[in-house]
Amino acid sequence: MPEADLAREPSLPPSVAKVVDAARALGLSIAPRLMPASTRTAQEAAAACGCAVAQIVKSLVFTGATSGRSYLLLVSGANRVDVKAAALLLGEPLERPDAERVREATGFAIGGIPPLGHATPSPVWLDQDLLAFDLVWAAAGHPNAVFPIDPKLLARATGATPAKLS
Ligand code: 5CA
Repeated sequence: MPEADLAREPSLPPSVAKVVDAARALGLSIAPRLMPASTRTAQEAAAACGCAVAQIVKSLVFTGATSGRSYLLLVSGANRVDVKAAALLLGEPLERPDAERVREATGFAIGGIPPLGHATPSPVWLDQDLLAFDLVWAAAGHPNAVFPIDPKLLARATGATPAKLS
């Protein structure tokens, strides 16, 4: 079987297959798991994965209030973004886009936003607290799908800048 077919199960929903393909294009081989229960929130994802909430990667889109551009913050499930501190880091005030705008920018629906493979790539920051773990879990393009990854590999592949975000 060709390598491409081994890495992607035929039963994966199309939005999850899109994440697998995007990861491969960045040099990452990921293995999404379709969970029987919702992984829509960090708490639900942690329960489904049997890991700490802090090991869940929230992929949060923010909009620059001045430039209108999107930013992607990869944040530990245990943390709330300090929006004022993040604004200093990113160089402009930040707003939260509505669900429709998030869908436009990423190509995915809230609850399943992956950390990579977005319709329009945005500058990426990664919560330094995630780097304390050997393995973290991120959404894989679907509200029931997650994948495990070494946070250092995630940072490298996405070009994320590690930072204190909370
Ligand atoms: N699958 C899980 C764990 S990986 C997940 O996607 N979690 S999340 O935190 O990255 O995505 C949910 C986030 O979407 C919430 O933290 C919240 O900030 C944001 N959100 C929820 N509803 C809306 C909405 N209507 N508009 C904009 N953002 C929203």
